[in-house]
Amino acid sequence: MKKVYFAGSIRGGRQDAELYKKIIDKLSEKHKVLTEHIGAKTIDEMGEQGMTDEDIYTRDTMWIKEADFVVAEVTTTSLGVGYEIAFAENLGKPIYCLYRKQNGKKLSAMLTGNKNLHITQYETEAEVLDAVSKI
Ligand code: 6K6
Repeated sequence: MKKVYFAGSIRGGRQDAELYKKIIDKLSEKHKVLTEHIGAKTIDEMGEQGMTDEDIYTRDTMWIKEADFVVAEVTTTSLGVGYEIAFAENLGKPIYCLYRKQNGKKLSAMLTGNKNLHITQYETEAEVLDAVSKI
């Protein structure tokens, strides 16, 4: 069973939190997801009780080092997710990015222009979950 670091927006906005949960559940059918809290309904931008931002940074970067690969849902723009992608890339980890196509919006060229990333652009939930089941 491989270890996967799932990244999704927290302070960048929680509008896709329910989708993150479904992606995490799908990944969990085959892999060990280190970051199950990203899909939790109770998470908000205030953070986990008892954890400082420094604790979060230390734990999350440790988990990225430990992970076999990273899956990042990148539809909601998030500085933290962008940082995690670059951090994982520097460690040579395989990175799968999932982006929902929207009218008038385009994913950052810093992702689409990076040949090291495996990017899936999807439209429906069924489509993204099917793509995730193949990772
Ligand atoms: C509450 C409940 C669980 O965690 C919290 C507190 N906040 C964070 N906890 C864990 N990871 C975090 C937290 N805030 C940001 N991150 C990491 O950055 C996650 O791994 C996300 O992939 C990413 C989100 O970054 P922002 O910039 O959208 O917050």
